[in-house]
Amino acid sequence: MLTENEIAQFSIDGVVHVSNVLDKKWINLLEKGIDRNKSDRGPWSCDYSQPEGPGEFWDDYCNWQRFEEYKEVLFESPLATIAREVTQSSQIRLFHEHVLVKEEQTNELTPWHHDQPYYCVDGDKLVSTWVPLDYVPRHTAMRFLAGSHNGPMYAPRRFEDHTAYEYEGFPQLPKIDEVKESLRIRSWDMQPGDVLLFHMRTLHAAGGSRARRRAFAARWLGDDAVYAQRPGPTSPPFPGLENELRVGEPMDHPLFPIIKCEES
Ligand SMILES: O=C(O)CCC(=O)C(=O)O
Repeated sequence: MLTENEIAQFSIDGVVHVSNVLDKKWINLLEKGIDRNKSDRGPWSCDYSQPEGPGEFWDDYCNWQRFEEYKEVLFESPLATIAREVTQSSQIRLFHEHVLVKEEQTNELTPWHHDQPYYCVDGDKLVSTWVPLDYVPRHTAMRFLAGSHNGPMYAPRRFEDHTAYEYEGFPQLPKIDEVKESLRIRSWDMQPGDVLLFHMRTLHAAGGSRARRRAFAARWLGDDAVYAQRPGPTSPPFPGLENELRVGEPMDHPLFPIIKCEES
């Protein structure tokens, strides 16, 4: 499904934008799922907005077992296949899904961060697919620092106040000077159904949003993904997993199913 150029761009930059991957059928399902999820939050849902401010930035994750709409998209849509292709893996596991919604007039920014330090997973064939359900203009869209997936892992940061977790052995993320780094910043105008594929170590950030911006992210584990422990809380927490997997073992667990993909 992906071209060689797209796979090469992912490998060099740690991010690639692919147009028009999910058609209306999948977008409709995700819209329905997010509507249900908004009024029926899971235990990990957060709201990052100021209570007195306009807008709302909320998220939720690990709900695919509760919402058939998410499950159908994760198990049946082209997302798993492109995740397998871009990581050049022989199989792909679902790690979890993550919904991130900026309601109209949301000022809250998504701070610069990368995802792998939040996760109980190590390896290199690790990718997220991020799909907007609404048009996202480039000036408020996700921004990526190309090539940063080859750099060190930094301490995770809290979305609510952008402070870093205490994470022994993980340096604090230096300030990203977006003017100085302008040649390395990647971002795109996005239409509903377009997909960003980004490595779990690629640094990224996003703007606030005047219009409603619903996004459905899915996290995927390729061939070399193994269980890891972190020196602080992970997100998602997956409580009890430390008793079921050993550090360095493949993520072979019913929470992380292998998804049947289209043959290449
Ligand atoms: O949707 C956003 O604003 C941030 C998304 C993000 O950080 C992620 O999907 O890893």
